[in-house]
Amino acid sequence: MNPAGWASLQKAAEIINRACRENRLVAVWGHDDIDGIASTAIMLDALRDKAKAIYYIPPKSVTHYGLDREVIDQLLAKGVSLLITVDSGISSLDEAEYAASKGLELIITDHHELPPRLPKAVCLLNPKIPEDLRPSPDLAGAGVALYLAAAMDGEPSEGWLNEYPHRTAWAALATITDRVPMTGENWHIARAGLDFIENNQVIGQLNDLLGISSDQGLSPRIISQTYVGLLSSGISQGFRHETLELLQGDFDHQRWKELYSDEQLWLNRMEDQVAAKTETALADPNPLKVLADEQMPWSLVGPVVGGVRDRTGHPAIILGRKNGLTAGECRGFEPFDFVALLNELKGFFLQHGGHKPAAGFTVIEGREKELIEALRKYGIKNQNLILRSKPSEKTDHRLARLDQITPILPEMLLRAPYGPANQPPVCEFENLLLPKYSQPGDRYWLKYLIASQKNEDFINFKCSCTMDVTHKNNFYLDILSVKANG
Ligand SMILES: [Mn+2]
Repeated sequence: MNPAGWASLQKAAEIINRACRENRLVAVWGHDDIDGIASTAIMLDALRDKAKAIYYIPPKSVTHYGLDREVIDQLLAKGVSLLITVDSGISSLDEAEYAASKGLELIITDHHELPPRLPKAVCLLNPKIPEDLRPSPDLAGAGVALYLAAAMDGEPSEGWLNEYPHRTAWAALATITDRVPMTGENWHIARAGLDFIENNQVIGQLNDLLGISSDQGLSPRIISQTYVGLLSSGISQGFRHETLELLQGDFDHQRWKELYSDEQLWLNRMEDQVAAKTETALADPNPLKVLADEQMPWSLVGPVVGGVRDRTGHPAIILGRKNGLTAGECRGFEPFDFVALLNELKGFFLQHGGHKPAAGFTVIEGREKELIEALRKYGIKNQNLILRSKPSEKTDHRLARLDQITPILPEMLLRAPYGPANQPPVCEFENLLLPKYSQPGDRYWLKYLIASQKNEDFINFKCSCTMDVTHKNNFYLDILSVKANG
């Protein structure tokens, strides 16, 4: 956990601290998703009392990921002499060269998959670059920023994650949102951060709006279904500065309330779209589900393709229109690897990037039809790998009745918080008393179920469920399947 052993981290911290001492203007280059904005908040916080700092977060309408020459020129005109990217930049080879040619010092911090050739920068900080004593390669962008912020303070103490609770809270939120493996350093960041998120006045203020009671406590699952939806829909509607301000403490209640009601409408639209696209995908025998919809609002494409992936159990791609160009979002299950797919078909793309299970691209104009053909061929060629790539469906505990759950709970607490690569237990009950109209997707508070077992309105089900636990030790059952007994 100690940041001290990661050589590139120490180098980046030294360069930043020197620029601060020399009183130079520093700019942070973010990315417009929750991870990118949390990373920006962390870097700005680390620079706060040390340097004059400004930031730039590219709007979604910018047609490519990473750095951009025109904006580099604007930053230079403002007098910026050190640029630090967060959660982005690892694929910006030409732009990095351009920055160097203009005398702009560039530190790239990112966590995305490494491109075949790395950009030239005074320092490259990406945990996927093999390096002695670096932390987990699976850190989120904000995890990288959190390490860098700590290193700027010199040798960190043992309990450095607790030193700046707001930074750890932001990094935890991003770690959960980016769906990176909930293991190693990510697990520690999330575990410490869950406490801090709730105590963070700012994020805590959203609880009223989202209907989260303060004694309930938080889990990654609860966060994903509440904060993440609201903040993501805010960002996708262009509220990236407002989201950063919200994290920093400037909460405009009215604005977020309006966004929240918009989001509810948006969720309904998304549901309809997921249902329609799932139907189309299931009718197509190709194991790689390739869907095109020029009419779909770009902000819906990512969430809808995720829904199609979950409902069909197949990797899926939706091509839509983004700022006058055809662009696509991809979601799958490992070991199927979208980064490999995009690299193999890179001749079709203006830009592409992302992770094995989640990636995106923009298409060279006029090559859309050919690309769709190539994707379909890729699906058939990789059929065996695709069919092996599924979420696991194993049952961890087979139980006769609810009271048999007690011995499982202490270990559940130890392993929480849960997330990718650290899944919560799946339990199958022979006999479980539940409210009559229970269905998949329902969530029950364990204490409530225990107290209600004699309730006359409850009936006996054979039931499979996954479990969840909050940082305040509240347990939940999330119903996967139910079948009434007898
Ligand atoms: Mn990220």
